[in-house]
Amino acid sequence: MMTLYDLAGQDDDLRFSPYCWRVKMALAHKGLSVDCKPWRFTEKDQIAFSNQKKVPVLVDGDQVIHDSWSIMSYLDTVYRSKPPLFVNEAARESAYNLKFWVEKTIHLPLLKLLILDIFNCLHEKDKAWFRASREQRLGMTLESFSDISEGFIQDFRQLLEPVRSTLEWQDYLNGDQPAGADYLLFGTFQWANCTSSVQLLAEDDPVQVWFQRMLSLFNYLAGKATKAHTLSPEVR
Ligand SMILES: N[C@@H](CCC(=O)N[C@@H](CS)C(=O)NCC(=O)O)C(=O)O
Repeated sequence: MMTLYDLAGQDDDLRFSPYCWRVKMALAHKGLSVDCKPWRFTEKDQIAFSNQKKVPVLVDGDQVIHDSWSIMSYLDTVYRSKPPLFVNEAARESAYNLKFWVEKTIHLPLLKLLILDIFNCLHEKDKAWFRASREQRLGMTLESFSDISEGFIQDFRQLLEPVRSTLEWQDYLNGDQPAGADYLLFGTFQWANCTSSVQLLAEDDPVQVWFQRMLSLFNYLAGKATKAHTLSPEVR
C-alpha cells in the first residue's frame, strides 16, 4: 500500500492541509488505497528522504513524489488503467491554470480569514515554529494579519466569481463528474472546513452547493473528516 505523509494538528485525526486533501481525493478517485501518516511541521526529519521540507509526500514502492500537482500527474501517468484525473491535455492545462489561480488569488485572502484558527489547531510542538515562520513571511504578527470582518468575507466571496459562474450551470468544474480540477479547488475549502467555523460561503452559493457535493464523494471521505471545532476542548 502507498504511504502519504499528511499534515496533522493537535489531534492525529485532524488533517487540514489543502495540498494533502487534493491528493487524498485524487487517490480515492483512482480507487487506490493509501496509509495517511500524521506529520507535523516540525518533523522535517521524517520526510528528509524526499529531499525537501513539505507535505504531501507520497511513497509508492520505491517511488517518492512530493508536491500535490506532481503527485496527481504521477498518478495519471503510472495508473493509466484507473479513472483519469485529467481526461486529456486540454483538461490538464486548464486544471494547471486553475491551480495557479487558487494558489495566487484565493489562498492568501483565505489565510487571512483562517490564520488564528489554524494556529489554534496546531500540535503544541508546531506552534512556535508556525508563528515565527509565518510572521517572518508575512512581515507582521498573526493577529495583525488576521481579518474575519464581514466586509472581508464579502470581498472573499467576490473573488470566487470565476468558479461560481461555472458551478452555476454544471455540477463539477470538470463537468457532470468530478475530476482533477475539482480536487485542486476542493482542498482549499476543506482546509477552511477542518480548521475553522467561519461561514465562508452563503448556503445557496453554487460554490457551497458544489462543496457539499464534494464532501459526499467516495462514501463521505472528506465529509467524515475530523474538524477542529468539534474536538473536545481538552484536545483543542
Ligand atoms: N506546492 C506544494 C505546497 C505544499 C505545502 O506548502 N505544504 C505545507 C503544508 S499545507 C507544508 O508542508 N509546509 C511546511 C513548511 O512550510 O515548511 C504542493 O502543492 O504540494
